[in-house]
Amino acid sequence: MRAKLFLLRAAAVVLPLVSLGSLLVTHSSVAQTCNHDCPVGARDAHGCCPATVTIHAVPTLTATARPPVTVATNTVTCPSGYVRIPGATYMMGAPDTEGDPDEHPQHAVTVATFCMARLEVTVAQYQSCVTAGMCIATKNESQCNGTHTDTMGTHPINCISFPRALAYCNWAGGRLPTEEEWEYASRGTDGRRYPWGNAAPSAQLLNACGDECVAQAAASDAKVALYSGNDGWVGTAPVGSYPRGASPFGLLDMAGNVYEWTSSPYCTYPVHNCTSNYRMYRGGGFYSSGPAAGTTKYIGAVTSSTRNGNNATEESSVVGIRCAK
Ligand SMILES: [Ca+2]
Repeated sequence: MRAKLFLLRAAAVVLPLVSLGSLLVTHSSVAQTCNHDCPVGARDAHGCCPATVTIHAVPTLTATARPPVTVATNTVTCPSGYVRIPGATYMMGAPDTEGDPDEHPQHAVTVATFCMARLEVTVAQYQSCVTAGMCIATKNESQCNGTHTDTMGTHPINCISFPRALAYCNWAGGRLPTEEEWEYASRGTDGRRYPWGNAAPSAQLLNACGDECVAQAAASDAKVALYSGNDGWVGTAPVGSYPRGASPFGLLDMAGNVYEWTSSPYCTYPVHNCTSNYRMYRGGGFYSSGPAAGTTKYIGAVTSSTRNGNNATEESSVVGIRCAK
């Protein structure tokens, strides 16, 4: 947990985080005194926003020895823009010899068939929800893509808090994926390290911190490239720009570009239904870089098992949305 907190503070040097003012989120509810952080249409007769937000329940899971892969036979159909992810049992987390302590122990998880959006939510999609009066515009800061709706419509929305991510997916007819669903959608059942397989990250597979990012980074926050070469984008890239980095199910940007909120609390494996003020986000972002000199610690590793969590109110420029259904 401490290491993850450090990562967010490090990112904040260049990418400042801003809280939502009066919005205070706990593990199960939002405590507030006449909070105005919601669309006008959603406010009550006193001009106050609803007292609670819905946080999806996390299924109870059990850890067992490595299981045979079982594929569910139920018939889930997915709408346009979503990919059907067939239910299965897979090994969640990293082997003991890899990854961070919070990725251990690796354990069996069964996920039911569900639908996952092929792409991250774009600025244009989020703006449609804002126009409809059901989402709130992101903060007006230069590193927030929603500030540039005229030029960045195909880029992922960022600077988005957990409640706002929930609100968007609900408006779009979906929900946020659980952490268990997210990791399975990213790596499937064969134990691969990254969405595309076990090959090391490269400028052709994802948008993280390549040579372009190192050249741009401030001297006070010098970066170490995750890979050599220029991936084309210092900040976010238009969603779906790296088809060679697709997951086993054809999902794009499951590594890099922006992290993606999940509905899950930050629990210690193999527990998944703990109480926590944190919510998990997954996948690494455009700022994910290599280990600093003299260390082996990656800044925001992009493996499919890497875990990150933060307070639900945070609005980081490296965190966005991908909906499930
Ligand atoms: Ca980049």
